[in-house]
Amino acid sequence: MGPLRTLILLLTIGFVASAPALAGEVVVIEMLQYQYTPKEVTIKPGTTVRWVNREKRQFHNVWFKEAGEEPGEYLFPEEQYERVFDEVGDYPYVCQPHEDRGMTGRIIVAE
Ligand SMILES: [Cu+2]
Repeated sequence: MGPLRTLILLLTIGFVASAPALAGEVVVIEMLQYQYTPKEVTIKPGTTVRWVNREKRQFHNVWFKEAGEEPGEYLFPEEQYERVFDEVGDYPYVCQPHEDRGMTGRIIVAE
């Protein structure tokens, strides 16, 4: 293998190795039967969380109520919402219309 090929190989390895850190992982949380599944997830900083409504007819939302945010928009069946978590911390959330039914979840971001 010539020096140029070796260089290209090393650059390729370097790119592939660093790609996950750049792109970030995606974790999917399903909204079904008035529950978030999984209800609690632990992720690394930079991870994208994607909530997907898998109901037949019912809408839900994602509201980081304790953080004092505005309630999220309603998500109808097969709609989704994504959010990237860059900061280490504890992020509890609720479904605004179904909090009383125990539709709550938690994202834990840890190194
Ligand atoms: Cu709900």
